[in-house]
Amino acid sequence: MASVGTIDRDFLHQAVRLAMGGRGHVEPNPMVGCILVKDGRVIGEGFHERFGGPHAEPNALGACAESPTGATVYVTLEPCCHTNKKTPPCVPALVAANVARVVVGCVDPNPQVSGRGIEQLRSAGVQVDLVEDDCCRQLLAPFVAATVHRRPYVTLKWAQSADGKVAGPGGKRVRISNEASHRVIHEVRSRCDAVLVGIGTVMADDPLLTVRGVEPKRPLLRIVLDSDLRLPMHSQLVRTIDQGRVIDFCSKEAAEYSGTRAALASVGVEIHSVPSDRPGRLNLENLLSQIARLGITHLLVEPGPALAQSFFACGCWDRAWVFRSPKKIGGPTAPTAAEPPANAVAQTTIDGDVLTEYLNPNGIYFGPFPSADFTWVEAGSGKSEFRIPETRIKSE
Ligand code: AOF
Ligand code: ZN
Repeated sequence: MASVGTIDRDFLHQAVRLAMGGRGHVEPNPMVGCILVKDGRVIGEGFHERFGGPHAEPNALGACAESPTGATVYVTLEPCCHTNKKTPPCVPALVAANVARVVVGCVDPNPQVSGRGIEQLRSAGVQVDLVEDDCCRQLLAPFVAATVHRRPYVTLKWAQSADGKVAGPGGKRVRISNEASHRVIHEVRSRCDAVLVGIGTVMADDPLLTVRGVEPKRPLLRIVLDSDLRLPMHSQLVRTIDQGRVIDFCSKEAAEYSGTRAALASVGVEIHSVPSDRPGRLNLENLLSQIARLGITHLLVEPGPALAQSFFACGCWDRAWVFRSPKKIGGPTAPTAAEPPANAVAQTTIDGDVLTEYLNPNGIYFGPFPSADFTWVEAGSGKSEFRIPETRIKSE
């Protein structure tokens, strides 16, 4: 677009970085950042900080060091104009502030906005330039998943050894990734709405699936994919139900006939049934739409190789993170990791482990596949906190 130059994009990407400060706190709303600029100087900035709280635009307007009259507003998402919601609409606030121009990163996929915000600004005499920027769109990936696709944004994550194994001989649990990688995993869990494992993982590892060592940003639901309703009453998940909801998705048959249902329900395990594609294989599309209906916008799946393969086969995944350790495990009975059917798009080293990111070209992903000129962005103020983006911005 001719009216949008490099300087505009730089300010917009500055707003993207700001927006990421809300990650984990704003969902199921989108992350949004906003910067006001006058004569090339930033006079105010803000972001949507928490669900139910003020939007990025009023936060930025409120932070202005001088009058916003005549300013250019850089906002990662089209300003909202609808009224049946928690906070007042942003369009009237921008009009009342007499801003001259609004540079919009992308259209709000919410059907109640979807172009109307831009229209209303224009009819009030404000110049609007719509950039349709990939970073701004990628920032919304979980929101797009929820509003457009009615499913959560799906991140798969696992660790594997140098020889591609995910457990020891016979499937025995062994520690693969290092301490620093573990911290990253807990950081990621802390900003997802739910973590999902298969019943095989529960039986083999008896995981807790809680957030440890980092401050939890939101309650984490713990989900088990459990076709035959085998979740043991003595599992850590069931015993720690006071530390977070546990939801068991089983087959329709198990929900009806299993003898364990009443016992699990009596201690608070929530049981939902899913149609099966074939015995032992729950339909993942149906599962994901049920998970979306629980208000989950970002689902972290920590799968064994078979479950990972099922997600890859149905195509209903968006991102995979594979932690590769330099350690070898060996042995013909040690289970081998799945192979993501997508190109690696980013890589970073964590104390000797290598974390590789794969994005599904057919999932919720915007923009070209990045190359070496894209970098992992650390956002936010916590210096020691390892943060991983929902988006990547071209390195400066
Ligand atoms: C904006 N700026 O910072 C955000 C927007 O219930 P509410 O009042 O928080 O409104 C949520 C809706 O507003 C959400 O579904 C999306 O359409 C839009 N989000 N819009 O102008 C923001 N977070
Ligand atoms: Zn708004």
